[in-house]
Amino acid sequence: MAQGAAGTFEIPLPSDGSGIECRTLANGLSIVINFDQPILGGSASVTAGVATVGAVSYSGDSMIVPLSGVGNGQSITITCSNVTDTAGGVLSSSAVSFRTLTGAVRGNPTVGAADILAVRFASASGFAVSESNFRCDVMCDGSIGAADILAVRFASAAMISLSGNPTTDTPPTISAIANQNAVSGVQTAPIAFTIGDAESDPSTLGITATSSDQTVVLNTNLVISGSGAARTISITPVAGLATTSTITITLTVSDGLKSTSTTFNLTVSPST
Ligand SMILES: [Ca+2]
Ligand SMILES: [Ca+2]
Repeated sequence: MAQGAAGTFEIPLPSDGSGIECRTLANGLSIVINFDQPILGGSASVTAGVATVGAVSYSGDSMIVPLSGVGNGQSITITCSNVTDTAGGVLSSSAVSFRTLTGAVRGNPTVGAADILAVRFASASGFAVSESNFRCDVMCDGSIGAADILAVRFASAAMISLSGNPTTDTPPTISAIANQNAVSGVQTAPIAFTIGDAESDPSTLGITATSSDQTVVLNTNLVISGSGAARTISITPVAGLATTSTITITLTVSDGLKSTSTTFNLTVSPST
């Protein structure tokens, strides 16, 4: 789903159907179904729940199914049939199920005080909309603010519940990073680390980095690069430091529902 200038973010849909679309349904939504090979064609239909299928498109291994008129508080099943691969074969039909509950930013089958608190917290943090917090931009305008808090309050008051359990989710993983050395004013070489998640593609995980001492390293000088599971952090300490000091860098990886952190020490020496 597009979220203004912040970009497009997708909610993972676990195969047990426990995924919950928590953002506004007013503009419809698109389901991206990934196959294990490139596909050329096929059809999709709604076989449970309230939604209308638009014009299906194909991109590489993916089939994109736009939905409009999507009901809130539903369990929806999309069944794909007559899917053809590039060799001309027809794949067996497959189904994808998910649920809709506007405001359920924590993946629970009811909307309540904890969801309101989560959006308030995300709004107050001042972070841009990212893979870590995109669910809290309930109105999908690219920022987290009063309109999103209001939408979740409204949803909470409506007391709509889904049947079933919370979204199946385990915390993402991040590899340990050894303690590092750096020189005042000089960017480190990229320091490699690995991320992963049982339910989500690693490319959809959000990473934030913070420094324990902004007088030694500013958070804005912690630069994350890389893609997929293989990421790096490059660190530029403040220039002109007169003494050696050791600070802590915290890296947090988030799948949008749960997060995992790792820390390492950075010893910064004056430049000589
Ligand atoms: Ca918003
Ligand atoms: Ca996960």
